[in-house]
Amino acid sequence: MSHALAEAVLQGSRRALARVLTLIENQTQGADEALATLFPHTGKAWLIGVTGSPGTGKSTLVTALAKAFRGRGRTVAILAVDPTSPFTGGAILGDRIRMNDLSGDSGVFIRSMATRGNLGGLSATARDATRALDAAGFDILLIETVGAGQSEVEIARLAYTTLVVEVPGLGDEVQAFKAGILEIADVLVVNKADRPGADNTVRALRTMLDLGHPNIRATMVMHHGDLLEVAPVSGQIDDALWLPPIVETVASESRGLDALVNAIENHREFLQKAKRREALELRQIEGELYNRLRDLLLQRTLKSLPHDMIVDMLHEIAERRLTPQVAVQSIIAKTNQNHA
Ligand SMILES: Nc1nc2c(ncn2[C@@H]2O[C@H](COP(=O)(O)OP(=O)(O)OP(=O)(O)O)[C@@H](O)[C@H]2O)c(=O)[nH]1
Ligand SMILES: [Mg+2]
Repeated sequence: MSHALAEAVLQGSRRALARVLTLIENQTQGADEALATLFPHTGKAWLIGVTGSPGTGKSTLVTALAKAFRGRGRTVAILAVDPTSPFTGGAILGDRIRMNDLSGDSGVFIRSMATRGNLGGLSATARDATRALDAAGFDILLIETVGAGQSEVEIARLAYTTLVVEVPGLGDEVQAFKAGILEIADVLVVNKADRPGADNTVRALRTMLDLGHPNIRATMVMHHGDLLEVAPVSGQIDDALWLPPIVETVASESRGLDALVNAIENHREFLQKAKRREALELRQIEGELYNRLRDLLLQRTLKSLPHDMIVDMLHEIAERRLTPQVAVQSIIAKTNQNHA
């Protein structure tokens, strides 16, 4: 049944695709079967993650980006993931309305997804959804997520190219840019560049990149106690370094989109050289495999033990009568007994 549904997805049926995505979202039986049929047909789409604080214009940008890619003849799927609420909330409804002007184009497919807070949560479900969209034949997958800390990093692990969206007016303090965000950004977008202060934001981001980016740090040397920038000597620059470009956009007016698409294409070319994409994907698959394994083993272990036993242990640990380490050892000993 799910196999037939997956076959229909491969034939281009949008209805079947929507149904498979629902199976995945609800983690219903049949999702894995459908994914098994689809999986050999994945690996062709370019996955672009779009993340940033709430209200920075991600959905507007994703809509404008979809149009820009359509203008270049690419088909586009949009996946809006809301990791913050397990219930379909207002944000997602807003996205649907905002992205309305893409409807009617059969080269665009839009799907919102609320994650359920299950074990594995966002990353496993979103990863499965991207695979269904990939197998359905879309050239470009745009994955939007609300910046909620951990989810940003998880999106970066799903995508090949990650856009981090900032806006002017958050102050120039370095603290305004969340720690760690620069490490995951392949392209930095300063959206709402029609607002005052865009130049300052660009400058602050550039300074932060200059100071903190590992790729740039590599070109600096200590000289009599001062940090000196080494002038790039042609031929000496390691082309393995990718410096995230900063692109200004006004998403609501589709301005700056050409430059953004070019930046994405450049990053894609960069990754495709010297099999960097394959290396990246291998790291992503390794992370996924370990996560899935950890989740499954944890689920099985907890299921095989009386819930009271776990609760008792929690209390014993809280009362300092048991260490977490010993608790884990005895849980493992117990499950081994159960299997014997
Ligand atoms: N002035 C200006 N407003 C913009 C621009 N891009 C988006 N907006 C507006 O900013 C508001 C938020 O846009 P969204 O696209 O919903 O932002 P978001 O980041 O997807 O929001 P969440 O998904 O809720 O985090 C909307 O009112 C947009 O019209 C822009 O470039 N300039
Ligand atoms: Mg949004």
